[in-house]
Parts: sequence; structure tokens; C-alpha cells
Amino acid sequence: MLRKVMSTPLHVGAPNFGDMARFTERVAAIYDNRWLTNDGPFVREFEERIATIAGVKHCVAMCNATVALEILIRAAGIAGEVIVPAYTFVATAHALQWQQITPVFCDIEPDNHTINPSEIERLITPRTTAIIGVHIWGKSCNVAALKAIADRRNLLLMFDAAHAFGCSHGGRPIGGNGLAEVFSFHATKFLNAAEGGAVVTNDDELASKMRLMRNFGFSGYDNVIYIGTNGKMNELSAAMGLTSLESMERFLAVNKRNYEAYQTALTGLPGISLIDYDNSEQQNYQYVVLDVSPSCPLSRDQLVQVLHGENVLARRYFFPGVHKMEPYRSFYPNAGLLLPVTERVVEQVLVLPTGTTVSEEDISRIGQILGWAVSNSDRLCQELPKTIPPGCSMQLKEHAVDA
Ligand code: T4K
Repeated sequence: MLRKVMSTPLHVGAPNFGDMARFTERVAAIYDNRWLTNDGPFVREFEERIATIAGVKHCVAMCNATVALEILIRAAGIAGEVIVPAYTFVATAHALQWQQITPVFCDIEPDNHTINPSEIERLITPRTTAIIGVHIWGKSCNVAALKAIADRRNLLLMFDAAHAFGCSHGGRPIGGNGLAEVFSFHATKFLNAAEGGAVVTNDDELASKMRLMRNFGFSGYDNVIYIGTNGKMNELSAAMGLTSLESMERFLAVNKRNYEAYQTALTGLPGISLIDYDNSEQQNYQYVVLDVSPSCPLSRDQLVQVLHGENVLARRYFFPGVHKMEPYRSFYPNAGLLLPVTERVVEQVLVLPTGTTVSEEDISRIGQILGWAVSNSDRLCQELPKTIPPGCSMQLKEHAVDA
């Protein structure tokens, strides 16, 4: 009997926690200092540590990566149209649209899931000012090809590196590519500050402009010199981020161990493959991503239903593609015609839980659940809808399978 193999739910994105005693020491220091936000000592320390790890001159910490993207876009003077992949978290596009800049959706590379440089040129118009690549799953974009296009066409180039803290490209830490890169330190990320983000850059002028913009545009007391917003990271988040940083090696070791355990557990499942990482680069292995091809006897959505029924809360990131979310779906109803790879990938990707809450034993059970599902596919295909309706709740209703 397979039902409820997992007694407690396993979440994709369950946070990795650093040492609680170290965090509470820092909280005690915050109480002593009576300093909670506005460029406090922990934020400064966090920025220094991140800049060092990323190998860049400046880290400007923010309240989250979405606001960090918005501030970077504004500080860099971007306007008009910007080319972005359609296969990303919706924040990449929203950070543009929020400021009346048009995201133009580009297709992705079939294996790497990153923006396809050979699709970019035909999307460039006189209004195009920039390209934003996304290092999805921590897998780096083809930076050299993007840079060549950006240089040739006089466009700015920057990266949404929300997934890619601790990863490398060309043997160098992600952080120094293009004009700037943006990390997320959200709870679900490899390194978390509960909520948090940062722009990293080697550009002195851009960094000081972003520091002002994240603080309402204040340059000293009473002197506002730009339009700004409140994008500041607070001291509690920085304390959490610093504590997470102390455990970064452990998080990496666990994620790598889990990834390898999944490689073993998923061997031989028809039509199901684990996307691979380039082992010549540093990876954080924060995402365990399956490709469920049409040769699998169950659809991706049917597997999600089986897994949820067993308390394994797998996700369909980034379904249905940003171009099919509002307002983009209404603006560009035919965008999918230019995005065949994205349209295929959003139907096939399934993300499984990993991180410090997931053991090798859990992974072997997840392998057993998937093995059981494919060997009972005839019955399951009759009982489970092929697709999950939009807007369903996080944990799908228990499916009607009696093993
Ligand atoms: N660019 C890219 C490419 C991104 O992926 C993201 C964020 C951004 C930009 C923007 O970064 P931030 O502004 O967030 O810093 C989650 C995250 O909220 C989001 O940060 C992340 N990407 C995205 C990939 O995942 P949802 O809609 O999946 O969140 P939710 O609430 O469903 O949580 C995900 C899973 O994590 C659940 O299974 C539950 C688990 N969880 C979550 C939280 C918050 C926990 O176990 N504990 C927790 O505290 O978006």
C-alpha cells in the first residue's frame, strides 16, 4: 500500500535554516543596538560578504529580488521594450511592466531552459533598450552570445540571477556578468534571509544611484535627488542571511547528495528524466527538475496528482509560462506562436522537493511512488484527469487511488 508513504508533507521550497543559536545571538545584538533597518550594521556586513562571494565591487541589498529588479531597471535608465525569456518566474516580467516598460518574450534553449540567443535578433525593434537573461535553476545563460548581441545592437545586458547564488559561469562566480545581476534571498532560495534580494555590480555610479533609490532618493538629511522607493533590507533579514551564509557549505553538500540520490532513484522510469547540471561549474542544486516527456505513460499533471496524494508537494514551475499570465496573455494572445520550446517545457517540467528537510530515504520513497505510478498507469489514466485545472490549491485533493 503506497498511500501516504510520507507522513508529513515534503514541500518544494522548504527553507534551509542556519544555526538557530547564531541567529538568536544576532537578534540579541539587534535588541542591544536598537537598530532595525536603514543601512544597519548587519545589512552592511551581509553586503560585504555577498560581494566577496560573487567577486564584485558592489552589493546593494534590498527587501526582495523583485524590488531589486525594479530599482536596477530604473537606475539603469531602461525604457521602451526589454527582451526577456517567457520561461521564468512572473517577477522578471512584472518588474518591467510595473514601470510601463514592455517585456518582449523570447524562447528558450531546449536543454538549458535559458533564453535562446539565436531567437533574440528578430525581436529587436527601435524601442528595445535591454536584454534580461535569467539563470534559471542556477544554470547560467549563454552569457558570451548575449553579450555579443548586446554590444552589436547597443543594448544593456543584465541578469536575473534569483536562482543562481553560489553558482558559477566560466569558472567565475555568477554576479559579475553584464551591467548587473540580481540575487533572491527569499525563504525558498538556496540561501535565505526570509525575504531579501540584492543587485551586484562592478559599476560604481549605478551602485550609488541604487543605494539612493532604495531609500526614497534621499542623499543625506532632507535632500531628495531622485524618485525612489522603499527597497531596504532590514536587520532581521540580514541577521538571517548572515546565519544562512555560515551554513552554505552544508546546504550545498545536502543538495548535491540529494541530487545524486534522485539520479539513482529515478533510473529506468520511462519518459522521465532529471535535468542535468554542468559539473564543470559550481552549482547550488537547489532545484530538482524532471522532464516528463510524452513517452511517459502518465502526463506530468497526473504525476503531480499522484505525488500530492502521497504528501510530496511537487510543483509545475513555471506553468503556464509568463506569456500566458495576465496582463501579458491579454496583451499578446498569440505570443505562444513564437515560443514553441517554452510551450513544450511548461507542459513537461515537474520540480521535486530537496534541501535540508529531505533525506535520502525520502528520495528513495519518491522514486518508489513514481515507479508504482508508471506501472499502474492504465488504471491511473482512467482515474486522474490528464490536466490540473488552473488556480487549484497548493495541496491537490487526495486522488482516488486505492493501491
Ligand atoms: N526571478 C526569479 C527567476 C524568481 O524565481 C523569483 C522568485 C524572483 C525573480 C523574485 O524573487 P523575490 O522577489 O521572491 O525575492 C516562490 C517564491 O515566493 C519566489 O520567491 C520564487 N521566485 C518562486 C520560484 O517560488 P511560489 O508562488 O512558488 O511560493 P509558495 O508560497 O507557493 O512557496 C513555495 C513553496 O515553498 C511551497 O511548497 C511552500 C514552501 N515554503 C514557502 C515559504 C515561504 C515553505 O516551506 N516555507 C516558507 O516559509 O513562489
